[in-house]
Amino acid sequence: MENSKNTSRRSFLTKSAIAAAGISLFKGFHFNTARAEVYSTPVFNGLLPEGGTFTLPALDYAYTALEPYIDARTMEIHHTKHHQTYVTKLNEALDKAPELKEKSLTDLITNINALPESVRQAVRNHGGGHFNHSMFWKLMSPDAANAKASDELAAAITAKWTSFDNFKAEFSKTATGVFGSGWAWLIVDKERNLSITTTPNQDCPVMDIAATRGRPILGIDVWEHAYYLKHQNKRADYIADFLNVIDWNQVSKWYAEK
Ligand code: MN3
Repeated sequence: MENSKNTSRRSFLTKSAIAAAGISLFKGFHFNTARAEVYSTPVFNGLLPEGGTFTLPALDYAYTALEPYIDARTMEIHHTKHHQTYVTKLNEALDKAPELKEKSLTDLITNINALPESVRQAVRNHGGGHFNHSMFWKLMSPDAANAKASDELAAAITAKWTSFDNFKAEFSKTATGVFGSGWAWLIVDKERNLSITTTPNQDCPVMDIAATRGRPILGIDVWEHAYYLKHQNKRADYIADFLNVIDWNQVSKWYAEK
């Protein structure tokens, strides 16, 4: 008697779950906004579509400004061609899913699994590309030599890697070892732990599909388009040059966000 009651209750619950799933499927997707907020930062919240269209953000410095470490030609092509293409293709994808058009970039890419399958891969590739590059331009600066990590960030890095130099060595080694195209990152998780991680292609640690999730505060693009004109096949040389243009003031600001 008791058993059959339980069974019928279970059956009711199962049917309710199916019904709920049906409603959710009917709506197509639902967004986990609580999770998106955790990974939001002011710079990324600024990446809102205007009238449903994302635009290429301007750089805060000239293409020549990061010479001799990152050459002007690479900067110009990287920004006006590569990044622009991610923006254009993201907009093209969203044209096919108008219901997504008012979503912020953070909302879109922290909920890849919730996207309609017809646009999921395109938003992953091009939304990720737009997000990653928008961050990349911000974390480099011609004034890098005068920038320094906050006491709080320096202490966290030293606690984890014993010294700043060790951190740089570990980050460089990880970036050098990325197979093919991708990114190496310094991320902070919800418990404020730092770690170095990588993502393939244009995936980003904020994505729900990332193997290791967290909020990136530093990242390096190791696609060949980021360095081939100047450094050719010598990725390690590019990474060594990149270390000279990191804006640790900006990285510290991102780290300070809770
Ligand atoms: Mn790139």
